[in-house]
Amino acid sequence: MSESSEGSSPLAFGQVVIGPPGSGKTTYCHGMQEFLGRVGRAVAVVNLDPANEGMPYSCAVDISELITLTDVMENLKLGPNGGLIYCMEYLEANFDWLQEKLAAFRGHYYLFDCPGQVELYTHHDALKNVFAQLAKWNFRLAAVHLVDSHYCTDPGKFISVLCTSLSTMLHVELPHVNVLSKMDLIEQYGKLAFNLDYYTEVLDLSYLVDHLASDPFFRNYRRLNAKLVEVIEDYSLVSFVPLNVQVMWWEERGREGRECWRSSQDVWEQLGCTWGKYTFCKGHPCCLCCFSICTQNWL
Ligand SMILES: Nc1nc2c(ncn2[C@@H]2O[C@H](COP(=O)(O)OP(=O)(O)O)[C@@H](O)[C@H]2O)c(=O)[nH]1
Ligand SMILES: [Mg+2]
Repeated sequence: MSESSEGSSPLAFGQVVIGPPGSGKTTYCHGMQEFLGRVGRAVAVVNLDPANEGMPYSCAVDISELITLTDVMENLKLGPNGGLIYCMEYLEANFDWLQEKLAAFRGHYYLFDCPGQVELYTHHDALKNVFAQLAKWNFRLAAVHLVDSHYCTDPGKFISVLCTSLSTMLHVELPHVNVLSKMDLIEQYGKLAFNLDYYTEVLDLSYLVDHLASDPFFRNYRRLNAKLVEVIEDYSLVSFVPLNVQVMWWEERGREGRECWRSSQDVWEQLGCTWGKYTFCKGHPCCLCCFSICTQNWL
């Protein structure tokens, strides 16, 4: 699209689904496509991950039509990480291809299933530039950043997740929702040192540092951990929404999705969800419906 016509495209809305490999991005896109489809919204899922194979969702646009990771690795003798970075740079150099493909789905709600390389979200520019180009084409996107809830079970890992989440928020520069994924597995992952809301609200991290200091290995790193949590607290940006993508509480309660979607604040309060706040369905992780309502200012 020429520079002059960039701003004249109709507005389009959607989510870029980002996060480390295996955090559940493709599964989320599938669940969200199904949920939004049931409430009557036309959805186009755009696969931007050249490493994705056998996608469970119906794919509107697939980067593998432009470039495949296998070809790049074979022809350029690159490993999987370098190959993926190359694919993203290739996408960036071929905006026209993306624009043409997306244009066929105008009026749809877009879900971008992104690759999992963490450096793409913390310091590499290719994907960030793709998002910026989409904004120029009048896409209004929110970043849904998935993090495996497994990391809550280890305070050391949780601090590193907080750091990557913060640097992703600052680098990607989109309205941003951090999500703890795979909440159906949290009990199997082991006992949490704190209540779940401690990990979602991310308020007083000094308890985390104290807890780590009780571990003989981490005791030596107390000052480092204290400084890291100080940075996270100073920015005061990171929080998480716990999501169970596999359970739809509204279905369990016998509600039709469409009715649930349109239902009023009162109904949501009956379901144990506080309107407009990151809360849970009666102490449980959000289902996709509740998640969509709770994060409506972003998504
Ligand atoms: N139990 C459970 N497994 C999940 C969930 N989300 C993803 N998975 C599994 O985790 C693995 C990686 O998921 P995938 O969506 O491919 O992750 P991606 O690499 O971020 O796209 C797959 O085996 C999924 O079936 C979830 O919410 N609950
Ligand atoms: Mg995937």
